[in-house]
Parts: sequence; C-alpha cells; structure tokens
Amino acid sequence: SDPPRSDAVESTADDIASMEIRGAATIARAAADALATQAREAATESATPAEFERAMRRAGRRLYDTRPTAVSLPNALRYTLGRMEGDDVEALRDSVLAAVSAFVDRLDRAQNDLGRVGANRLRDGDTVMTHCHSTDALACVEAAVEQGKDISAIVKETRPRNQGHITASQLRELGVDVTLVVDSAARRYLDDADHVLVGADSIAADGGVVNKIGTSGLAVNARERGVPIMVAAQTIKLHPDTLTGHTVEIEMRDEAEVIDEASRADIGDITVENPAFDVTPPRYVDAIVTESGQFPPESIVTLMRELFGESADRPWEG
Ligand code: RUB
Repeated sequence: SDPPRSDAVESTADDIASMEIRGAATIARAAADALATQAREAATESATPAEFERAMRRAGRRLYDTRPTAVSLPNALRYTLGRMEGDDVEALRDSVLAAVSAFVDRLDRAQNDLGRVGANRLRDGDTVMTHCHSTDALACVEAAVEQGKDISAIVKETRPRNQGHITASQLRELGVDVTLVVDSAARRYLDDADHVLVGADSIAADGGVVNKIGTSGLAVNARERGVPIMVAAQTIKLHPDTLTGHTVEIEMRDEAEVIDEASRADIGDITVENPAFDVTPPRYVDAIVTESGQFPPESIVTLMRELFGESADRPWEG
C-alpha cells in the first residue's frame, strides 16, 4: 500500500494547481516547505528507511504533477530529495530538513543578489514595462529604489488572470509610479519605456525564455522600438532537461479563465485555447540577470552545465 501523504503536501499541491500559490520562485519555496512537513510526518510514520524514502518520493511526485512549465518546481525537488541520505529514519529526516532550509536560504540570497545586478542596469529616472508578476523582476526594481533611483513602471494587466494587478500593487508599495495598461496597449506605451523587465518560468539551453504568454510578442515589439529586454531569473529557472534535447512543456489551462460559459454558449461552436506561457527566442533577449551576474542568452548554457552537469536526475521517481 502507498505510504500516507501529508496534508501539507496535498494542500500545497492543490494550491499550486489552482494558482493560489503561483510564480516560479514562490512555487519552488512552497514545494520545499511542504517536503519539510512531509519529512517530519514520515519520520514518525515510517518503520523503515525504505518506507520513509518511499513517502518522500510519493510526495515529490504529487507536487511535480501540479503544473508542468516552471522548472523551479522540479529543481526544488531535485535539490531537496537529491540530498536525502542516512542509515535510519531520523538521519533521513534530518537530511531533508537541512536540504530544505539550505534551499530556502539560497532562494532568498539569489533573489537579493540578482536584484542588485538588475538594478545596475536601471538608471535614475528610468521607466520599466512589466508583464505578469515576477518576484525576481520586482527584486531588481526594489534594489534600484534602495540605490536611491527614481523608477516608474508601465504595468501590463496580463490577461486572462491579471497578475499585473499584483505587480502594480507591489510596485506601489515600493513607491514606484505605476501606469496600468491593457495588454494590447503595450506597443503604444513602449515609446515611454526604457526597459522591458520580465521574469522567467524556465530558461532553455539555447537561451530561449519561457515566461507568461505574451512575453514573446512584447519582446518582438520592444526590439522593434529599440527598448532593451531584460529577464530576471535566478538559476533555479535553468531547465537542465533542455541540455539533452528535451523541450519545455507549455501548460494549457482551462478555457473558463478566458470566457464565461454564457458568452461561450452565445457565440456557438468555437474552440477556446488558453496557453499559459510562451517562448521568447534568445535573439529578442538582451540580458538574463541571475544571482551569478548578467548573461547574454547565448551564454546561459555554460552556466547550466556548470550547475547541473550534463544530465538532470529525478529523485522523486524510482
Ligand atoms: C508567472 C510568471 C512569472 C514567472 C517568474 O506565471 O510567468 O513571470 O513565474 O516569477 P503564473 P518569479 O502566474 O502562471 O504562475 O520571478 O516570481 O519566479
């Protein structure tokens, strides 16, 4: 029979799937925290080390299966479950707890460090255009504000879920002057922007940036306008499977996010598609800002090899 699964894992997985918990870095942290709770519970419930390991892997699979695109989630599982070791249940538990706390520390540090790198690209008086809501991108603005720079923002609302509202409110808390626009107004307002600043859910070995649907169109328009495109992404966004030729799966979400049932019925027999992410080709990206400094997208593969080697293990399987 299957080992019991922690309520914390169940509710975290449900919240990730329903986007109560969302954004690549936030998802990674929540998954790691849920695994810590699972480790504590599994330590009291497991009679043998094998049983403990089975419970942890099962929890990992439940979290892995929630949303497919943000690689920070499998990378969080990789980091924490990959460090699970010990001859007895207590040692195994302690190894997972230590790995989770190291992982969460690294997340915090990475975001602060990349924020300072990104802030160096922003000058006093600059305006950034944002898409969706990215904590990595906001860290750059926050650091720039801390450096005493006056920053303004044009915030795209980001249909269908309007994550731009979260960005707008958090930028306001930083004291940034915010103008909210509908997505289709982006090109018009690029004339007023000095940077496009977005986050990433995954970055592929060729430097392609997977982020919220609409990022690629924004980047193409920005290039045409001569506005530099900066992607703020800590290294847990690097997708190691792409080193071996795998592609990044783009999540398709429910049509109910796009259109209500009544309107759909009025229109008649149509297809509604709701992809959550798209890929911005590396040639439209000027800089990827990480905690290890900024990189042209073409160089990101070197960093990826350094951090992950040639292959990515999947400790939640097996
Ligand atoms: C969120 C999104 C964000 C990235 C980066 O999509 O595309 O830009 O996840 O965020 P969703 P962060 O709302 O569908 O999860 O920098 O916070 O990791």
